[in-house]
Amino acid sequence: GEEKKEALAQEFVAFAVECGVLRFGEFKTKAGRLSPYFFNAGLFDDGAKLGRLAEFYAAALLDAMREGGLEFDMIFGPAYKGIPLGAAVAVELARRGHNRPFAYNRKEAKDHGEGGSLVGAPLKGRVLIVDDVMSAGTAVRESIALIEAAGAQAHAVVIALDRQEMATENGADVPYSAVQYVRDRLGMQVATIARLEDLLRYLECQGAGASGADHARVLAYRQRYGVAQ
Ligand code: OMP
Repeated sequence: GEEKKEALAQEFVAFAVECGVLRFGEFKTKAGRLSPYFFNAGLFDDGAKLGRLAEFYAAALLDAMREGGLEFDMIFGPAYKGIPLGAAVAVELARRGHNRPFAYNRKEAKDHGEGGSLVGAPLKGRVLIVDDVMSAGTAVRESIALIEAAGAQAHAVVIALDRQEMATENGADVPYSAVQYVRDRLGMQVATIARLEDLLRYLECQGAGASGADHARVLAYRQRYGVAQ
């Protein structure tokens, strides 16, 4: 239920902070926004951390499968960061009795050997995209285009963090998030481990002091770029 999902989200935010994956300071996002926090999934940088991360993804996915009717035939990890994520999630799901085909893409097409830019299982059926973060939605749109171009169906997405901020369309901010766009306009299923609101709750629970200042800055960022839920 909701409580279990929230407990998992809190546990995940704490884990990401411990790993140094979730940091507070001044960062520029891909969309050019000055953010007081940043989630760098590349810093899940040893086997134990990656394994733990995969458990969080699998838990969020299994919950969405049970409670939200999420379904998929195969797993796709978009280059570069989605490749280890997709692989780790595929392994963990198989351990839990849900073995599915897995594929990923290269950023540069090879002109010899196996050829093409897709590696692994053939892309077909209902594809689940495994990625790290959704902000303005550029990355997910690229993955969707790639999957559809291969003749498969971009059906579902799982991400670690939904930043719950305005998506951009042709460079302009729009009043809905990338997750809302993908879910409501494209009709895809989206599972998330944690969202901006979980991060805010985490900071709130840390009390005053340094995290009090971080909390105020993240709230101000949400005022500027956040969307209504
Ligand atoms: P969008 O393409 O704008 O949705 O941004 C998502 C991508 O931005 C992620 O796949 C990352 O490459 C990067 N990103 C992070 O990894 N962590 C963040 O906290 C924020 C971003 C970002 O640049 O928005």
